[in-house]
Amino acid sequence: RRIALLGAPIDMGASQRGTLMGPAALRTAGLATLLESLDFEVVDYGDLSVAEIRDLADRPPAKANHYREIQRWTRVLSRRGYEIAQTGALPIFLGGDHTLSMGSVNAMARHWREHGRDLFVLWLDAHADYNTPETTITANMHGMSAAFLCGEAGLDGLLGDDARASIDPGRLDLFGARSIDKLEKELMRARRIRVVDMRQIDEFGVAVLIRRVIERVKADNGVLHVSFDVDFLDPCVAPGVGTTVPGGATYREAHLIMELLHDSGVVGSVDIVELNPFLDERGRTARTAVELIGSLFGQQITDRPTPSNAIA
Ligand code: DIR
Ligand code: MN
Ligand code: MN
Ligand code: MN
Repeated sequence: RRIALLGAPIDMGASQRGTLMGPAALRTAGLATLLESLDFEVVDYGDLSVAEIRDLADRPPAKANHYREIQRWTRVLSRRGYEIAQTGALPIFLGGDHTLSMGSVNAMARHWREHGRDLFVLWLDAHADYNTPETTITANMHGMSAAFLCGEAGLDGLLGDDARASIDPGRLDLFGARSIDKLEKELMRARRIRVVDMRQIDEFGVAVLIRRVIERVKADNGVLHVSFDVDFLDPCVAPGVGTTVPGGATYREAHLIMELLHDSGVVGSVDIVELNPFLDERGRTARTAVELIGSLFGQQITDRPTPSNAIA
C-alpha cells in the first residue's frame, strides 16, 4: 500500500496562468498526511521540471498553443510516470493543467500493458477534451488530451520516439460533461466516445452510472486511471479553476463517486488537474480536492463495511 506523488507544474496548456501552483496547493492542503492517516506509505517525488529536456525538431501544428513546452512535459511525465509505476507504488499525478494526462495516461497504459492488463480511463470533467488541432477553437492544448490519448491524429510528434500507447476509445468514459464544442462533438460521435453528461447524472444519479463504468473494467480484468479535472465539480464547490462551467457535480455526488471507486478496488492511478490556486478562495478548492482524494482512498464517515458492495 504505497502511493507515489508526482507534481507537474504545467500551465501553458490552458488559457489562464496559475495551475502551475496546483501541486504546492494540494500539498499545503495536507494530501500526504491524509493518505498516511489512511494507512498508506506516501513517497513524494516532488515536482518535475522540463528545464533539461532537449527540444525535438518536428514541426508544431498550426493550432496548438505552446506545443514545444507541452511536448517537453508529455515526454518527461511519460518517462517518470512509467518508472514510478514500475516500483509498484500507485501514482497520483498532481497538476498542472489537463495536458498532464497526455503523459500520465501514456505511462500507465504502457505499464499495465506489460503486465497483460488493459488500462481504462475515467475522465471526470466539465469538458470532453476531445479537440484536435483541426477541430479546436481556442488552440489550448488542455482541450485536446483525451483525443490525443485515443490516438487521434494531429499531435503525433508530441512523444517523439518515445512509445505512444494509445488507449482504445472503448475504454474511455467521459463523465460530467456539460461543455463540448461543435466539431469536437462531431468527432466524438464518429468515434463513438462514451459520455455521461450532466443531464444523465440528473436523471439516473451518479451511483448507477459509475457502477456501470466499474463493471466494464472488472469484466475485462482491467485497471482504472481516474483523471480528475477539478472543473468537474460545480463552481460553487470549486471556484479555483480557470474554466468554470455552471451545473457541475455537487459535493455529495463527487464524494459518492470517489467512495464507489474506492470500494471497487480497480483504481490504479489518479490525476488531479486544473486546480488554479491563483483563482481559489483561501485554499477552499484545494481542500475539497484533497478531501475527495481521501474518499477515493478509503476515508469513510462510519467504519461499517462498504454498503454498496454488500448490495451489489
Ligand atoms: C474548450 C475548453 N473545449 C477548448 N476546454 C477545456 O479550449 O478546447 N477547458 N478543457 O477546461
Ligand atoms: Mn512493472
Ligand atoms: Mn479537462
Ligand atoms: Mn475541464
